[in-house]
Amino acid sequence: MGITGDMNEIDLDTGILDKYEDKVVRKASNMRGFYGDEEALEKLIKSGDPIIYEVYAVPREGEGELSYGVTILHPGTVGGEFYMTKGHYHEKRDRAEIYIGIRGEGLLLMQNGDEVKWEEMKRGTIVYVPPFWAHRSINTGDEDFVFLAIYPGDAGHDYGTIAEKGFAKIVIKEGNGYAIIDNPRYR
Ligand code: S6P
Ligand code: ZN
Repeated sequence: MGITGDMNEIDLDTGILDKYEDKVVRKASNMRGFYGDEEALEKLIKSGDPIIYEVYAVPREGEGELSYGVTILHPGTVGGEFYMTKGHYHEKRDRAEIYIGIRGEGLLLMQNGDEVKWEEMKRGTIVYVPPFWAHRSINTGDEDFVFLAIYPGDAGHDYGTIAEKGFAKIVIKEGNGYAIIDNPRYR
């Protein structure tokens, strides 16, 4: 790791960035309050507190700049709900984002007020997250789900709104696939 210049390299098979400036690791214990089955989460924390996801980012925080980062979201479930990111609105709500799938498979769940939509993602998928839409990624496969995200440098991250209200839908394991159902805890 080190300060990067304007050039970087991504291994398109693994998603590993040659250079990054920020690394965020979210373990099960960082996800309290995000899953419906709190007991299952506590059990997971006790059994070794696994990493749910990691983000390797190159932030450029000024107005007019672009930041980017790779997320590695591991496979697994908590009480039937797939491993997922916390999810956020951008602090500046009118800031959009682009997601590019690199490896594995997942969903990008988006929400604007009470309206929800989602897109399936895999290697090569490009999803545009419009301004004003909160976004959360979910690993619906059995290997790492890896994607690159590119977003305005001054977007900022509002985690509080989602932490408090949740998303209107949750994604659960169903047979070999997934089901998107109403979130019984949605406020
Ligand atoms: C940033 C972008 C992603 C997420 C990352 C982790 O705007 O959407 O890089 O930060 O996937 O998710 P979260 O919700 O914990 O930031
Ligand atoms: Zn974002």
